[in-house]
Amino acid sequence: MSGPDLRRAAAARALDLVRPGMRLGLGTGSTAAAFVDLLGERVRAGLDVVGVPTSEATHAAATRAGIRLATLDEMPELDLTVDGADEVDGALRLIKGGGAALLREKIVACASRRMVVIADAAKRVETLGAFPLPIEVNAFGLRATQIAVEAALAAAGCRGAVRLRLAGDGSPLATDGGHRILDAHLGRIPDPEALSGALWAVPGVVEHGLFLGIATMAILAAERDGQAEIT
Ligand code: ABF
Repeated sequence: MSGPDLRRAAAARALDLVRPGMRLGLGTGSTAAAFVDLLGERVRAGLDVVGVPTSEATHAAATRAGIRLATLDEMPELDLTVDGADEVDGALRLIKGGGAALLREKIVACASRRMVVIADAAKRVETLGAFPLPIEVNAFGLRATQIAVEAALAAAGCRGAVRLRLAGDGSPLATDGGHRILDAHLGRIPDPEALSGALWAVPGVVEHGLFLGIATMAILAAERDGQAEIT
């Protein structure tokens, strides 16, 4: 089975959790996009839900799908957020932000009673960190913030290059919130909780891609005998 097939299988299982009248957080990335696509089919068949998108891209996709949308200010308490991830460990700790939407994703996920991660089972890891950790930083004083981030990583026992994420035209990528992303290529993160606190203490850091104690369930799809097996 292809990657998109597995992502769609995970998204379809998450759809089983949706009930009429639910207030939904809609994630970002290709797996979340599969969920939005499938949800749109159910909405067009009469399912009554309202969604809060986590990015401009998701807002556009959900609008095209015919899903009724609200802002988080209009609907500050959500029932369920469904979103993808870059890595998931055995304690449901995540690295997110490969899609540069981590800030709104974390805000929406934390405004939800439940946050369910959907992904290809290849995202399951024993130890977080092989995927570069996205760190969202204010655009002001970027170089000074990067130096402070590098010092905080070293103090937390993490080693690796920290690189400013660039857009396709080579300019610094700007997030939906107008911030920048530093990607920390750490290899492994032995103590995510300690690193989370160390990064939050750095002036200029807006948020980071460690989602700890937020996800309540992971729906992972793997191929078994040509079929999608959900774990
Ligand atoms: C988004 O989904 C990001 O947080 C994460 O980086 C991305 C994963 O993308 P995909 O589902 O395409 O693998 O939520």
